[in-house]
Amino acid sequence: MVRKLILDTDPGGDDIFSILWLLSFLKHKNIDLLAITTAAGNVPARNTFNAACQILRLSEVDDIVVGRGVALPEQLFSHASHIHGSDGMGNLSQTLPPGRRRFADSPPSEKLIIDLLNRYPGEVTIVGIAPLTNLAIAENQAPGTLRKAKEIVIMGGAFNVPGNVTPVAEFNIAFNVKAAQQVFASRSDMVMLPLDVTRQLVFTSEMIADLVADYPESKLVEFMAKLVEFLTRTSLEHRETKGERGFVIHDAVAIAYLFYPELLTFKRGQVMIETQGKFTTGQTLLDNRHGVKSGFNAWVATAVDSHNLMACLVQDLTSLVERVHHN
Ligand SMILES: [Ca+2]
Repeated sequence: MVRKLILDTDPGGDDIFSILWLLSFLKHKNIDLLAITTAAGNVPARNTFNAACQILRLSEVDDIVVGRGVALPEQLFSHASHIHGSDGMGNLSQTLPPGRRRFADSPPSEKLIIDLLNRYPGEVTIVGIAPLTNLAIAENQAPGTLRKAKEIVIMGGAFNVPGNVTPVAEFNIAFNVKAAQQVFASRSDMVMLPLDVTRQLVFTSEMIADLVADYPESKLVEFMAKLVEFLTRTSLEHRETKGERGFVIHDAVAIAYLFYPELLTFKRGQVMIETQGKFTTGQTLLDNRHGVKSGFNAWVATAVDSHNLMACLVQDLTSLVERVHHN
């Protein structure tokens, strides 16, 4: 059976590697990537759109629809260009050919989500690696939309570890906390991949050293190497990697869930999202008390086999590069 996917993303360095990982499966696994829907997040909406389009072109994948996100005027938290560069691509966008799509001519992300879920009810997995703005707008415009997805998988939240934008809040949830609350209210089977597992995924230059040596002419490999270098610098400045030379590839865990689910362990429970805290807005809570629970809305990842995950990622990126260069 062909698996139909929508990737909702805000590139973002870890988004870019996750897009590349997903593209590595396009030709040899039974997946149909129906759309990439971009959202404001790591950088503003126009930049995340452009980044997605440039990555598609660099990977020689031109037949994927890309949705544009809305600009968000009043956010509690600002973008994360201090980590990802002002273009979301480590300030490398000028070194790459422009994407083949224009922001103004492209369909709104929420419209793509509504249309595709109506066209294939019960068949589409939404993979959300961005603030949940697009999903919430889709649900607002057409109530019941998100229930038509086969599954919604999101990278977001922090439970037994500190947050990454406040002491308790994770970026994708905190950036648009109302949207997150709404999306979690839409279903009883959200799949949630929090910082508890993603923090263990550190991507380093060494992991693509063989690719750099084997493909000295490759624009794709050159870009990957420079992006890792950029993200390594900003991650060390923000003390994200225990001093290790690398960056935390948070969003990749969502791709791992799709293709290597055995790498993750889950707990089912009721996820609550704080929207009114004086200091704690954006915090995610999971009731760990014993006894009768009030209900369930999510599967929350509690453990990951990080060694195996990184090995799979590196191997699959290698197969993508081989495909692009033997075309
Ligand atoms: Ca992201």
